Amino acid sequence: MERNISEIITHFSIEGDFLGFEKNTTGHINDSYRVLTSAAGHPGYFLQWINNYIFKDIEGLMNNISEVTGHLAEKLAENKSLDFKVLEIIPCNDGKKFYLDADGQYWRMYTFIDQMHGHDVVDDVHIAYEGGKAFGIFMSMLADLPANRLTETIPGFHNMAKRLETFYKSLITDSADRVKDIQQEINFVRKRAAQMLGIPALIAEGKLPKRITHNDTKFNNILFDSSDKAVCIVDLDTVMPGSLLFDFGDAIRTGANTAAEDETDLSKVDINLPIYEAYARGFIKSLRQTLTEAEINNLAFSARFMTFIIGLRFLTDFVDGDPYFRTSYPQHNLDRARVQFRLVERMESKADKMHDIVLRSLEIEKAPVI
Ligand code: GN1
Ligand code: MG
Repeated sequence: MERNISEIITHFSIEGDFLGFEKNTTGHINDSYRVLTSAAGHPGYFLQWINNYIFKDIEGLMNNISEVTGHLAEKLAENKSLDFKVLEIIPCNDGKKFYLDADGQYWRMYTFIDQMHGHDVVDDVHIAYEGGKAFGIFMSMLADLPANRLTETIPGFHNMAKRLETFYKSLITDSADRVKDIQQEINFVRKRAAQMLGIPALIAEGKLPKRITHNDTKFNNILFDSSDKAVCIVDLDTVMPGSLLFDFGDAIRTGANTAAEDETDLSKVDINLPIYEAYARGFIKSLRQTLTEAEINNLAFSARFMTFIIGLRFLTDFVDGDPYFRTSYPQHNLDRARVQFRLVERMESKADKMHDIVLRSLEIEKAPVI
């Protein structure tokens, strides 16, 4: 859809005059633009079209982001030694946190975070360790923000029972006539479905604590500075009450896969154990005071859980004719699902090693600093 960016930004309270914009191509959901203005020394702005098909409650979503960024900003002001940055919402001229245009489309704006970069596939243990630490710090800084201040903007986002039910319904409807192409994948899902319901059961029984979590901890949602220190967590659309396991698992799914999320040569897909270990150590270091026994026992499995659930969502979207995730070609969601399922298999074969690494990391990171 062609959008009149120069007109849209007039509704936000920005410094300087509009000079131009560049479209950012990452992410499967929203559309993002870097907007440049004439304000001297200003990094510009990050304007986003928010996908209302996916995010039905934009008011709740922006309120969640505002609560979280406000809380983080307070924490950072109190603790200057933490060299961390937080997204800054730019309000509209009327004070609102989002702009609803005449076509019913939703927009929001942040200050652009300049001179930072992300990592898609990670092959450096230092970067993995930094990333783990950063997501751990993010979660620990949010530990005292009361969870009832946030809305569950996508109900059941990582609810496995619900995702499975939706998948089975889609198979029956078969609206895009694609079920015939995915018999192997259906068998893969059925074989593991029962095992995957273990984590939701622990959450329902109150054995896994609810925390404020990010819920979309793709490794490239961590921004690094020029010396590759992790300094900012972005993409806060799904900050909600959740389990710490979701955040650990999704970062491993993305950061510790030796291949891209949509790699077509499945022989390249594997879990990179040194990267996994480095991330686990960083994460555990930041959260060692808070981790419960049930979280520790399920940390390694959470990587499989999250890889399975995202694979299931890609597969469901393929069956439905791709209404959810942005795709570049007709098989794209199927390719993504196949990568996730191959990664689950690779993690199954290394399950014991992955759990041992968690225990070893705990030993190392829990040792008193001398
Ligand atoms: C979506 O916004 P983006 O592209 O980082 C999705 C995540 C998936 C991810 C898969 C709101 O994240 O849940 O893990 O794609 N976000 C939403 O790459 O559904
Ligand atoms: Mg996202």
